[in-house]
Amino acid sequence: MLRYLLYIGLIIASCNALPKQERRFPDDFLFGTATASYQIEGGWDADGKGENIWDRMTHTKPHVIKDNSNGDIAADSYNNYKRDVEMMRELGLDAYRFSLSWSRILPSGFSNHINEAGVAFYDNYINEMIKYNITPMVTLYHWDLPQKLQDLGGFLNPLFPEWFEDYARVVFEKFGDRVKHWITFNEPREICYEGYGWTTKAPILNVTDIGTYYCAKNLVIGHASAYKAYVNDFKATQNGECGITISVNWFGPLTDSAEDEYAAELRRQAEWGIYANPIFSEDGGFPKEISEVVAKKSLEQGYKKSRMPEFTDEEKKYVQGSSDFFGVNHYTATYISADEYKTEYITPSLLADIDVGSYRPPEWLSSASAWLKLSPNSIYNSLTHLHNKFKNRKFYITENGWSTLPESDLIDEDRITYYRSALNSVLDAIEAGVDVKGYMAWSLMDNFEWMEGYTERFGLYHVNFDDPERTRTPRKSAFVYKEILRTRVIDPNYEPDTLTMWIDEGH
Ligand code: PNW
Repeated sequence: MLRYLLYIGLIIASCNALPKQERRFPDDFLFGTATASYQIEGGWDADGKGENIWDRMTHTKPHVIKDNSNGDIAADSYNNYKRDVEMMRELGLDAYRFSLSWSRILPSGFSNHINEAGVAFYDNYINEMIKYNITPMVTLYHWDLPQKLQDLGGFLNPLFPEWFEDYARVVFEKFGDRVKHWITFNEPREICYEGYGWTTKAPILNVTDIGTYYCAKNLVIGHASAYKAYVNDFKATQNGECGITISVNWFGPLTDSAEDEYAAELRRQAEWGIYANPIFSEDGGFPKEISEVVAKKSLEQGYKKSRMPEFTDEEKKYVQGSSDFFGVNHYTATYISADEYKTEYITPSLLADIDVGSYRPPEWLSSASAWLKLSPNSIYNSLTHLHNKFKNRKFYITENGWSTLPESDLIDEDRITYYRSALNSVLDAIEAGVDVKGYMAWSLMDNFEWMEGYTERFGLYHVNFDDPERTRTPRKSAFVYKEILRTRVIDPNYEPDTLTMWIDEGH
């Protein structure tokens, strides 16, 4: 007995003597950065590019942008693409996520006329990445709809899914020999809720009662059409994957009461469930709880039928399962309450439909963006929730990042704190069994931050927008990110010994 206890004691002692296992990202984990066409490219009318909804809105209503600016030149990646790829090499990126401008490739939106100069720009960009072993991850649509399609109703036209499929086929055909990771849409919520149901993204339609819901249905059907085109006609020869990116911030209950839990569930459905459920769930279509709420309120408000459309059984089947992965853009979190912290909402609207209160602890670290605070564990909470709800999907974090003010200097300690916290949360999710395949930091460089213009900066690289060359300079966070990528470990104490970038061998 004594000997037995001694053995156990020895085993425990030797376990303690072992160095604690370091938390590492897997070697095949794809580390990258992300950008979007309108935010970085410029060249708004260069070489045959057509007008899109951001060109039209910023040119005709400049006052809707905080600093009256636009993306006419932006970071001028149209002319600086080699420097962009050099920065990717400096950081040692495995992958780079960027988007294609629909109207640069198809100036009117339709596939009868292909703008070869636009195709050549993306060929050059992609070839330059491939040359240095950087995996392109390509978003087909990051908010810059060809204006002509908007004139026809955009996402509210029932023909939208066909237009999108035609565009997708051109893109798969042209670039699919080199691009193996496709994302159809970036953030349906921002497209539909902000652009159609509200006024915080182009085309600022402000159709608060039905805009979001009808856009959502056409968008997911368009997504499914592009996905099926890829699977049926390209996948066998091109061997890639195709998915969608949805913004999933964390919305947890303020207390553990059943009322708060229901309120949080309603808010999650309003934020991302109406886009994710039709694609990833087993029941298909819009989520049940929010559908019931909108149907009931619509009738009370005198509408003949629910303001939220339904999916027919055929449509449900068409859309279900139409994604090889779930792309998650994650930034922050909010607590949800059934009856506290409520505000007056315009009625009828999505927020009035769900009618819940929201709260964010004042002690959470604040960025330069009003909506963005450092919320501990929120990536873990989101990913484990999605993993359980939608049964073991494959995930990429396709965006995550932090904003600072334009005048703040290159020593961006808060951004470093944010990235370390977020990446630890990703490791927590991986350890909990979530299949996370990659992480893209938003953003490679400062860019046109939509309605905020150039007043909020998300870049690992600073961009000087007063300089015609649009000179790019790494912030301290760029060096910290580079070290995490190189070592696959988050060292909380790492300090770069220089702020001059270099390219490691092999890149
Ligand atoms: C994303 N939120 O949008 C976009 O995909 C990027 O183009 C954008 O520059 C970036 O985040 C930073 O804003 C978001 O309210 C907009 O939580 C709003 C939210 C999240 C992401």
